[in-house]
Amino acid sequence: MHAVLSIGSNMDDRYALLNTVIEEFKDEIVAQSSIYSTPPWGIEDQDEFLNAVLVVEVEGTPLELLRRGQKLEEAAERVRVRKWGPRTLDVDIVQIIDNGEEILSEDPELTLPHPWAWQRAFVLIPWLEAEPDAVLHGTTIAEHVDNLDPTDIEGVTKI
Ligand code: PH2
Ligand code: MG
Ligand code: MG
Repeated sequence: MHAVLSIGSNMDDRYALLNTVIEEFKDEIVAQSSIYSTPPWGIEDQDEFLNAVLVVEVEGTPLELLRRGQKLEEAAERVRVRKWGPRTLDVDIVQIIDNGEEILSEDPELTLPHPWAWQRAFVLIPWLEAEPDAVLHGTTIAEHVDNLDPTDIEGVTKI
């Protein structure tokens, strides 16, 4: 199963927290973006995020992958003060392709593809770097990036 993970943190030691995800998947990562500093989206009155995209090739089911991400969030003593608010670690599954077929899911626990990915600069820009040929909703990631509002791209910087 080929999965695209978007990881983010804007509390505590953000690097160390993102690294726990990289460590967990180290033998399964097939592509990886740089780490980006990104302005907070949704609630602007919070610290900058670090975001990255990992592309992994994993065994098991989508829900098993979700649980692995949730375990890491728990280990980070995930704090999520409010929706879109500050968090120690967020591991989101953006897309899963199994045997060449994209998995679509309306399960509220795991909606696939991730419903907002196509309009989030902090997902698309790292994803484009990690997987330049990826396609989401029938459109290349590069095109999704082109469609973003320039103000959304502003401040998304490789570090
Ligand atoms: N995650 C959110 C809400 N806002 N903004 C940035 N820049 N990066 C994120 O990962 C992020 C966000 C909810 O998960
Ligand atoms: Mg998220
Ligand atoms: Mg999440």
